[in-house]
Amino acid sequence: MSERSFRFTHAITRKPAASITAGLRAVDTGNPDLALMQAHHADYITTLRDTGATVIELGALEAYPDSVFVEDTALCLPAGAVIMRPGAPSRLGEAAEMAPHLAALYGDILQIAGADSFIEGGDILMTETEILVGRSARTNAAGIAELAALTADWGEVVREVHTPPGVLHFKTDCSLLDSETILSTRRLSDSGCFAGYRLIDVAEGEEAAANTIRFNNLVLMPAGFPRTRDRLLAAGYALREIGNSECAKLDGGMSCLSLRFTPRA
Ligand code: CIR
Repeated sequence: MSERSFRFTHAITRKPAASITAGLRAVDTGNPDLALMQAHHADYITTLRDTGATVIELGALEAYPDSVFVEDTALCLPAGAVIMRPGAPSRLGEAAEMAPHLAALYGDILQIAGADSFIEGGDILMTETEILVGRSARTNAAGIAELAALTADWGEVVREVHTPPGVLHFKTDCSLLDSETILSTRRLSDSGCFAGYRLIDVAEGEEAAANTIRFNNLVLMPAGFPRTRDRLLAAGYALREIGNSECAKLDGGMSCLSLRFTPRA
């Protein structure tokens, strides 16, 4: 089986901007501390590099408070990259900022362009066999249909699923651990959307641990969720825990902080 969904040669990150204090959040639990976020971000990048990958660090964009969360701007597939159309109005311009960087790496890129189409990368989970896209407050049916149409020629199969109510993104509540295994909250997996996959539940009360990333040989998970950590260790994964207290104040986690890909040869 291929391992396209978790083996990558490259990642792109963007430095957090000082304007991060104006970042979007569902519930205000206080502003993130920029210095602590920078320290967590540096640890995250070092860990990605530890797997042997090349990490391209883009400069901070003060005009876009949420721009550290680069995942939402694009979907990187083996055959090419697709620039998203974020459903948060304050984030629309971030996608255009990412486009030239991916064009340089991939050659041609595609774009979600419909005026009524909205879709954010946080709602997209690529597996070995399909692309699951959760409808959410940020991602609508038109955006999902446009992604399906654009990527059909690449042989991709897009399946529309649902993000639980009140949850920001589909991947806020799940992540891929290997070719056949998904870590998920029960409130998401109870919908039945992962039939056919092996499932590991996050521990009850540790729902915020569901957003991890499998990146080459490592699983990066947010620090502070010992029962879920122990389940992943018992299942044999090589783990790194990364501080996420500041991104969590803005509903961000491990997947949001990077685009992970292997540029088309
Ligand atoms: C937002 O609300 O858009 C940001 N504060 C958090 C984005 C997190 N991104 C992600 O889960 N992919």
